[in-house]
Amino acid sequence: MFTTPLLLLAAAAFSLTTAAPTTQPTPSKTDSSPRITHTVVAGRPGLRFDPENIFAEPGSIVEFHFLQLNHSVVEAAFAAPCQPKDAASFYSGFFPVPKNADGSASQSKEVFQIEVKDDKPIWFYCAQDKGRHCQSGMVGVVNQKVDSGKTLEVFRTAAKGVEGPAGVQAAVQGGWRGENPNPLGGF
Ligand SMILES: [Cu+2]
Repeated sequence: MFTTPLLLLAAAAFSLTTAAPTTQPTPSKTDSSPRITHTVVAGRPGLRFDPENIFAEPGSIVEFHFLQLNHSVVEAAFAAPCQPKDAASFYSGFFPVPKNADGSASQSKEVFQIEVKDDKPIWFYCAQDKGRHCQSGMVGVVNQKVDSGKTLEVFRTAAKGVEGPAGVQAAVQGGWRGENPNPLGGF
């Protein structure tokens, strides 16, 4: 009586095992683009970018996701944190995000992407002045050159000494602000 179901089970298990090598890989959100995308989350944990020290090859994309509060990302010069590097520095604008009712982390329905054009360091900060995010250490870097002495910790220490308000650009520029491909993703 029990022989047939057991045989079927064995056959099914054999079938799954032998089929595995030909199974297609699970599509990911980056499959629609030929570029590598590095995700950075602004606002977790606390006033931080996560990760805040990113290594990204030229041609890749850094995609910023924004958690609750009202964060932003702006490109700075290493020597002058909390201010735009120059008139061409990227600026994401602000991303107001309310808290979820249950207290869990929520994220903006929009993201901001920049293209990594070369292997030079890209320094950045959050320009939110309520709570002085940049001066509190909400800074980061793409392609830091550790041997140069220009490290993220030196940049963060300099940011803590900035007395005036953090600077912004007149408008979003230097990247792409668009729909979040995974707004319900848990961070
Ligand atoms: Cu912020």
